[in-house]
Amino acid sequence: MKAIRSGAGLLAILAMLAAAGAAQAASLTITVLDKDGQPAPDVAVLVRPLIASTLKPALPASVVVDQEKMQFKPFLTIVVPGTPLRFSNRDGFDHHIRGTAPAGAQDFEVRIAPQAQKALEPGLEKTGRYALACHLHSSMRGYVLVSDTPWFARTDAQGKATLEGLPDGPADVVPWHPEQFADQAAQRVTLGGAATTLNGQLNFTPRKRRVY
Ligand SMILES: [Cu+2]
Repeated sequence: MKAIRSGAGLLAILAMLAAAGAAQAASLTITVLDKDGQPAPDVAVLVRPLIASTLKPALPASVVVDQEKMQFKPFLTIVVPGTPLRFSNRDGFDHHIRGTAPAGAQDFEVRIAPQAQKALEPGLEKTGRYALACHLHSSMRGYVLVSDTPWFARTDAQGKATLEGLPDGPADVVPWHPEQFADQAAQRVTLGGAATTLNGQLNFTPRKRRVY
């Protein structure tokens, strides 16, 4: 009985490998709530396929982080290692951005005149969380996540994120919030066929921030 089961398991794995080889794309929609059951915006949804795929993620050539009305926009920026990053000051005064790197990487500083842009070159290489602040405006905070997977999205104001073009097959889906104290639970799903719909819940409630 055991042998038959594992035989069927092997067939299933071969079928998934064939699907991955054919580079079929799947989609996932997830709604993430905080611990109090309210929609959680600015959550990174990270998808880690368990089987290598030939599918190429659609990633931007470069990414811009705006400073507007003394806020980082977006609050959370997600990139893969090395993506060129540009800071764009849309305010009428200077910002002096400080980026605090994850352990083992270099912090950075960028001072930007009003209505000017500055590129961070090279892009951030170390995976993990970079915390953004401003020397001139202590209320400013933001984050950059350098993701270890190219399959990611950020939840919107309703706590919802949609990912398209994901590899078919088994994958772990993990929410990540820049101010979390502990890792979030992963959900194992099998992507493919009909669109996958998931619900997620953070193990804490992030502090609210004012949005203009
Ligand atoms: Cu500032």
